[in-house]
Amino acid sequence: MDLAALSVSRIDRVNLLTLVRAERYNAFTRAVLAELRVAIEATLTDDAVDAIVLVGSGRAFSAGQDLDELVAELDLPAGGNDTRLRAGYGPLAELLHGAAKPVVAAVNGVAAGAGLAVACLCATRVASTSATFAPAFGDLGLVPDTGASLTIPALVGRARALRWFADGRRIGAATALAWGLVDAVVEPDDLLEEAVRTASRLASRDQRSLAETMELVARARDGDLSAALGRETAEQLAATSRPEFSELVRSLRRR
Ligand code: LHQ
Repeated sequence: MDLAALSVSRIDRVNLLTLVRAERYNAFTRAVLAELRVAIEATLTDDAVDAIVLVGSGRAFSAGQDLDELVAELDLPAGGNDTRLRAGYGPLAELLHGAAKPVVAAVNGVAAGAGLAVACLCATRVASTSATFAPAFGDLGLVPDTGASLTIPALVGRARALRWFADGRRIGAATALAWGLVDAVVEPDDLLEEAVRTASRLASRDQRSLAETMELVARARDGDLSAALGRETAEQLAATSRPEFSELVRSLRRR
């Protein structure tokens, strides 16, 4: 597969998708979101592949939305965020949430904003001891998006999620494990092996019943993702239309 922001490789029957914009902390642009979708869709229809591991290169899993792309599009109607959310993040969230094959997030470094949200849409999360997690939305005067208003309270509990969204602090892997945000923590050198082992183990049972079980769990655990995405998009478009948002994004990129 010829992709610029993503490297795709195969380990046994697991596809390893590696975000390769390390110098940008694997931030998401429209192109990255599109590539992720293409690669995940291709895996889901490939009979030779049972599961996916998603990992970042360098020091980040993903820092979420690419801030340079946001700045470049601030003068577009609604800052370009309407299509960004409806045609970019939303479909990726639906794809990950409803995937009939397990997707394991291997969180190698910082996961922030939509990077955190994408990790939380995966079936399970394995983190390295160097991983950190930050909501980041509040720093820009934004609300959680990409399903995070649904997935994070489901993982860590409603009260803890609200406190975390409110204080926006960056937490380490040990805290993430204690909260139930991640399911395992391993040394950085062991991360990929552990993630691939987890993915293979999840996919090792009868494929049809696994797909059916995943669909049931996805629906029961998180309720209606589409409705949550609709609510998030409406609130996020209001938040990104405020002048404070443009000022905050510009000031973050001037530092
Ligand atoms: C970055 C980024 C980045 C580009 C680090 N973009 N380059 C929102 C709006 C509308 C619609 C759609 O959805 C969303 C969802 C969202 O995701 S909103 C949240 C967007 N993300 C952020 O605001 C996170 C911004 N980044 C940070 O707060 C920090 O960089 C974190 C906490 C991620 C990491 O901090 P450090 O470990 O101290 O690293 P750093 O800040 O030094 O960053 C390393 C490099 O990565 C640096 O580049 P440079 O050339 O200076 O070495 C950063 O500019 C770059 N980078 N995040 N999102």
